[in-house]
Amino acid sequence: MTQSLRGADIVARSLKRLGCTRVFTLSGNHIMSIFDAALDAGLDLIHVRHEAAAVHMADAHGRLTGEPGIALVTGGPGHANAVGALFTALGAESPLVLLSGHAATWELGRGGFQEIRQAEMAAPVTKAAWTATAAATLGHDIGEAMRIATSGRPGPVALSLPSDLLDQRVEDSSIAWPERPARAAPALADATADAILSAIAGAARPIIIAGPQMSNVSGRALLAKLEAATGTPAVIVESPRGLADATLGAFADLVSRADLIVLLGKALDFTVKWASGRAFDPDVRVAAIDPEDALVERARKEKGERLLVGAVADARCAADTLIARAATPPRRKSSWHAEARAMLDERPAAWSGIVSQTPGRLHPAEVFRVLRPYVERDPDSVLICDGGEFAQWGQSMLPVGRRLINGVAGAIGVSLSFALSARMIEPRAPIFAVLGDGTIGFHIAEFETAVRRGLPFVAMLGNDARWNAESQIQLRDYGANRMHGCELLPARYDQVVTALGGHGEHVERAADLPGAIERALASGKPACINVMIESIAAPAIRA
Ligand SMILES: Cc1ncc(C[n+]2csc(CCOP(=O)(O)OP(=O)(O)O)c2C)c(N)n1
Ligand SMILES: [Mg+2]
Repeated sequence: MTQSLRGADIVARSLKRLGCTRVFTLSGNHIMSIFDAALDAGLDLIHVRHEAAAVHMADAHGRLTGEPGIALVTGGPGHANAVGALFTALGAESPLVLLSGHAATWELGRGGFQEIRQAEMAAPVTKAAWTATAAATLGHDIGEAMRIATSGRPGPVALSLPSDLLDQRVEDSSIAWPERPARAAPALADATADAILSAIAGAARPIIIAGPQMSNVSGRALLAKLEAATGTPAVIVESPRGLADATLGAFADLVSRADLIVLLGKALDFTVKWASGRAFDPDVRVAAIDPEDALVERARKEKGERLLVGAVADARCAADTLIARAATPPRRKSSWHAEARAMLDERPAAWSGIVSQTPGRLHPAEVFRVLRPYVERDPDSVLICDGGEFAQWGQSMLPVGRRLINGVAGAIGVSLSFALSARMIEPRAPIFAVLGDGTIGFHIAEFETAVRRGLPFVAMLGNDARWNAESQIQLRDYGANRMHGCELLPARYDQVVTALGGHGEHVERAADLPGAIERALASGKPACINVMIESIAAPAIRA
């Protein structure tokens, strides 16, 4: 009988077995055994400056690769710092596993060091959260966490690891190693697919709305195929601005005319205004395909008779089945499809000529007119949009191909972590993060992580010296003389980034922006272009 492995070795080797070699982490007493075990297991520890950043990085990894990202944090305060970031991953349907150290089992209930009920704390923002109970089954716990994160509607899972279990030695023969989970995705039955296709064929103005999990290169390609096969406009609703997401042009006007909405793995929630009320045709009918039974039931409760079909199925499998069974060529390639596409592509003609009215400041539209060709130049470019009004202009004016946004949770501050993680996946193409001056404050220290790890990207910072999104609410709801609590200094964030070892640019005139972008890209460093901008409300696009 040999007793060669610690619980920590089992954790590290299980991750390796399951194909995870990259771990986003921040050290702490409870997890130093895993840091030690990572040496022999060959894990790459990308250590960061705040636990939430580690979770955001794992989130971006999940969104870009479809494989769960791994974040590792210490117990108690490390876990507490990480939990807020799980909300973003949950809203974006992003697969990730948060591994948190935890007070030793023998300390529990006795006031142990940093003891807190971690699983309960993580439960509302995860698909599952639990605390390991034995060293021999730690591998099984890891496997189960990965399986849950990727099955059904993808999302975050939190597993807490008591420190004594990590230190405990286990006989080789009693270790339960995890297997790579076979992905069992519930299919859409042929008869149900046919019922949905005939509902689409019978509708005059149908729309397909997919959820955030489709928002990557493969998901967008699949959706384009579904749109072509059914002659039905297909969009992704992934923003808390919902129907008003500037990415979707005049979508709010389009959706108000729909007579059938097919939800493809898209929860019937606030983002689609529950397909009822003034924004919708009172007779609009709904078909709901969702991997979760509970969400199909929720749609049934919301819509009653107006729910034509409710089906439990994986969104991608369902799309494949619908494409395979759709009549070729699509029966309806009517004016509706062309009209819908025109409304989604709608951008006011005036945007191409907008210029700033304030000396020393650019209008957001000027910034994105200049940035657009740089994003488009390489099909593998990654674009990240984060934050308030400035980022909304970016979302409406820049291509969606390989794009990450905050997502349904609407939590700002993710972009620097996302950019850094994206660079670990995309070795070559440019990576642009678009964010506001308020937003950059959350995780500006991650520039140090990016410099230390040699991970270049370009942050396009719109600096209007305020939390403008909230300022706009004050202006609209309370009046110009009651705007307060949202001002910031016109700080030189570019100099902060330079001090951290990155590349900084400061821009006050549109003519200087192309040069700044060229120099930022050529620097080969993590870069911040601090562009002074006017405080402009997010665009609202009407047909
Ligand atoms: C974590 C979190 N805190 C607060 C908010 C509320 N919020 C949304 S946008 C915004 C302002 C963002 O300011 P900035 O980054 O400067 O962008 P701007 O709107 O000025 O372009 C705030 C505070 C949020 N969405 N998420
Ligand atoms: Mg701002």
